[in-house]
Amino acid sequence: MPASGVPFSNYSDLLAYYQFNEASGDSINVCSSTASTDCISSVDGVPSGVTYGATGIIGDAIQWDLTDDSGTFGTSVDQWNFMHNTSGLFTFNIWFRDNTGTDSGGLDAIFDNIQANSANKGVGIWRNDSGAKDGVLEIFIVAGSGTEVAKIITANDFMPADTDWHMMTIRYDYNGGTDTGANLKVRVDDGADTEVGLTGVASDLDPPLPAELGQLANLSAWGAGMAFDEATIFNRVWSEAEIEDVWNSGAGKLLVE
Ligand SMILES: [Ca+2]
Ligand SMILES: [Ca+2]
Ligand SMILES: [Ca+2]
Repeated sequence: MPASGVPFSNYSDLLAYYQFNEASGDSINVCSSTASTDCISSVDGVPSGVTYGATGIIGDAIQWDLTDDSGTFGTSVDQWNFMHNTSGLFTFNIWFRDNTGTDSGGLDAIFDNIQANSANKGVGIWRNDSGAKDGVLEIFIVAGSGTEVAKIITANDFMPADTDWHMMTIRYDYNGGTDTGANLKVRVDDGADTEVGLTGVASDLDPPLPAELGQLANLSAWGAGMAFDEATIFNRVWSEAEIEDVWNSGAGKLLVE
């Protein structure tokens, strides 16, 4: 049974929920242990080279350390199609903690099924510290042939420069292709949203590859020097009250007993 908290009580359209409490092996998608009836079955994460048992925001976490780390989250290319397609609609919520709290000087892939290439279709989320960019978060919803459906490149220092746990909430609604000026939004912790409208037409075609956490899909590139915990992907947009509830003044909220 889910925790009895209010206002977070709507588990509909919860497709994936990773708690990262395992001491080894796969990261189990536990969304079927909530009241969700919309889980994607058999989409456990398969991390490799990561450190298990790091102290998480709730229980343990897994940590990527830039050396031989990967983590495929999905077994077929169509599983996350709902995130970028012509009815694209999602909330991606994840807790993260940087390993060092300093400018990495590079790129840290958080979620990717496009290999950071707008010639593909899908979603890419990464931190960019390269060059003069420091603590920039970049989110791309792309539709192939260079088409950027929605794109956020935040200001410097959007991503915190410390080793504390933080919550990232990304909300997207393609809205039938109608630009609302805020189709794609992201916030860290209880900060203000950075938001953008649409700049291109979505595609229903699949990404080239299953998604990865902590590295570009199927490439040993842009490894993340971060730990992750309590990752959820919903096929709907969270309300303000739901974000506030899961943020829980920085303590996080268990969505399953
Ligand atoms: Ca490693
Ligand atoms: Ca955990
Ligand atoms: Ca930099």
